[in-house]
Amino acid sequence: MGLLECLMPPSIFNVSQTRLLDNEQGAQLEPQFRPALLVVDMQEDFCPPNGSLAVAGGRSITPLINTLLTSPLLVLRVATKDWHPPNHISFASNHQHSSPETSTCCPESIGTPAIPFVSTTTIHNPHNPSESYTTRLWPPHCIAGSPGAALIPELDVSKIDKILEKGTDPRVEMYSAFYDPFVSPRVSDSGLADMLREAKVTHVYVVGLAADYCVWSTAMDAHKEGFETVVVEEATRAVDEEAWRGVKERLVAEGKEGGIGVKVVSWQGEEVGCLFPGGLTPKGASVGGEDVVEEKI
Ligand code: VGL
Ligand code: ZN
Repeated sequence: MGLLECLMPPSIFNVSQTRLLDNEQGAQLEPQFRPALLVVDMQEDFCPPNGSLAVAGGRSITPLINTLLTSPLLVLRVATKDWHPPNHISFASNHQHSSPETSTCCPESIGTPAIPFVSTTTIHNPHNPSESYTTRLWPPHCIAGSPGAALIPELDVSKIDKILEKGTDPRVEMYSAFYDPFVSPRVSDSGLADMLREAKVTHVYVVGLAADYCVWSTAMDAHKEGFETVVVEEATRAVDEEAWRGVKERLVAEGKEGGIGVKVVSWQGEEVGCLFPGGLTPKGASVGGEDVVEEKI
């Protein structure tokens, strides 16, 4: 696949005229393909064998991510780290069943700690209590500076241009690498959107952990910010495979109605091919690891 096919309609990307043409001055009509790779939360706590919130097969996606990082066309390679204070609102250990905010099943559980993965809590915007949403509670994970918050050593950080920390405000959950889900007003912003725009990025590829939480939220926000957005399926793993399948199905339905949306693609597909104009060698494309991958590709 030539670079031109990555850019020109009928393109695999449906690149819009405005973004296709660099016509700020109204002069130069040049196609743009300036991809960035976002490597989300490849941290010990999200990986087997010891992670407190280990995602099955989480470590096994690293060879493929390292391969993607070698693309000569990437203009920016960003890694994110979930980076929570010990009193973070998403930790079940910071909530009790007696809290009216914490949803629970049984009266006898009142006063006992909330249950990771099971209990939920309602989070209010600290600047506007009328804005709220309900979210799942987790085991303590990625506590800033702890071994569990470290990027896994298998990840080739020498290729990363910028490491962003997110989820640092104890009062809000922040799955997305861009900002928290509150809008009136927004509570925290990592500066990622500005960073991508400054680098004149046009396409955003998202990989890492976990598919159904931080990867997905990050991809949705990248799309919302106006970037052509792709999730590389084999370079992510979900906390809940079933939920991830549901998310993908909804996306297909959206596509049928003509929405563009976030694409979920295979590493063998054209979109990843666009990152490797010289070809992606079988060795370079190795995705071997602990488990899973063999049957997936
Ligand atoms: C994540 C749950 C809690 C993620 C972060 O990186 O997907 N999931 N915090
Ligand atoms: Zn977290």
